[in-house]
Amino acid sequence: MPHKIYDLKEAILNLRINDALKICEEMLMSETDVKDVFDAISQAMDEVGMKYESGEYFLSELIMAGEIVKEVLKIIESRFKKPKREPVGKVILATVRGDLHDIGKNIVGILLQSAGFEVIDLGIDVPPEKIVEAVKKYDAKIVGLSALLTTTLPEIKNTILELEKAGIRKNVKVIVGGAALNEIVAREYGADGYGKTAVDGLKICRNWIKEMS
Ligand code: B1M
Repeated sequence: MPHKIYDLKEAILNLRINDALKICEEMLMSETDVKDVFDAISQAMDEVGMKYESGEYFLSELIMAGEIVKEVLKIIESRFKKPKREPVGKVILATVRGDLHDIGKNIVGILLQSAGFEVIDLGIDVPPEKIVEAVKKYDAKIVGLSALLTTTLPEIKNTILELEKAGIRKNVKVIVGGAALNEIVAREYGADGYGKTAVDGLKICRNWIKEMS
């Protein structure tokens, strides 16, 4: 692992916010591929999760790590100018009802925006009705859902059922992602696509937009 990626991972994992922000700035200044920064974040958060599971970290550390990553993502976002041209497509993004995890969703959002998509981010803990409302309001063709808890995975199905009830399921493609998911589960819940990583998510959305045009 190149040393800056390792350093950033270690800084987040050990909850050293100032170091994390400094290393992220340095990586972006030296034109490191932003995907390397996202890799460092994912690796750090996986390890934070393991430490939490093993009892070495408590909820407070989980919260702190999440807050550090939020600040890191703010730096990255500020470097990406939103393209002024017509958006290539509109994506409604949300973390499903009952779920408060938003780091993965936010990374997907940054990548989509930098690729020219208009992203309507509804935030966390989003009920299915709100997603339906947004699809209608913005005439979006893609819905992107994040779900990290095994207990909230059924909300993917509930959201898709709500789109069906509203008669707009056939108008939209639904992509899902999040640590608790895999391709099989995603299909079982009725999604059209599954993004193992945020970059996969971007590729899938791009392909869909090509197919639609
Ligand atoms: Co929570 N949490 N958490 N947590 N948390 C997990 C998910 C957990 C696996 C930790 C563990 O025990 N090992 C575990 C879930 C167990 C399970 O259900 N199987 C867990 C738990 C138990 C909990 C609480 C219940 C703890 C408690 O209160 N006792 C609680 C639940 C709150 C709730 O949601 N209702 C809770 C709370 C929190 C915090 C709020 C403190 C904080 C979140 C802060 C935030 O998001 N702003 C937090 C954190 C930080 C984690 C871990 C450590 C890290 C999550 C993360 O940000 N990962 C996590 C452990 C883990 O995931 N390994 C854990 C990095 C992020 C980049 O990954 O979101 O998966 P991820 O995104 C990836 C891909 O999945 C993909 O792209 C990204 C990278 O390329 N992707 C998409 C994601 N969404 C996509 C959408 C797409 C496409 C790709 O298209 C739309």
